[in-house]
Amino acid sequence: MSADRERTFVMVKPDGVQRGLVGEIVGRLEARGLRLDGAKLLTIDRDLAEDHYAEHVDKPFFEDLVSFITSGPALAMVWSGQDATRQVRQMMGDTDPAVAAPGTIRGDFALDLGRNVIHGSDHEDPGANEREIDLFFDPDELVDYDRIDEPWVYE
Ligand code: DAT
Ligand code: MG
Repeated sequence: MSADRERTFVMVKPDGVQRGLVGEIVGRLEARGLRLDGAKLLTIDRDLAEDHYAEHVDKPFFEDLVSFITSGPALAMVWSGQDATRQVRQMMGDTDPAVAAPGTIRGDFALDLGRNVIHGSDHEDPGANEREIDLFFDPDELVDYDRIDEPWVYE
């Protein structure tokens, strides 16, 4: 494994941090076999929030979304692995926790669209992962290493 490695941006949103779900969410991604390449706890400012959610600027919920995401510390992370972007999205579940399947992060830990605990790059928007990683991380804040279990995770 290495040729197929893909990086994706993941964030435990302020509700997830306040509710003590950081360990649970990181634990699920780790246990799946994904590799943690970078992490920082930060309170997102308005400029960064508006850049990050630029695609939603014209939506009626944009103001609420920006005010929520800037309301407290969030854990920004980069995870990597085979097909990582899509696999993380599957683990997150539907955007609306009310219809997210049990077993997914949103389906297990959230109930409301505006408090859905986790962000992950959109796998249907090519380049979203790289764009979001660049927004939150400098290249020297990310590491490349071998997880010792990778021969047991990948054929
Ligand atoms: P996702 O977070 O699954 O990528 P998205 O990119 O469509 O979903 O929307 C970003 C966030 O905006 C989402 O996590 C919650 C909020 N949101 C989306 N649609 C909404 C709506 N119809 N009403 C209120 N908030 C919404
Ligand atoms: Mg999205």
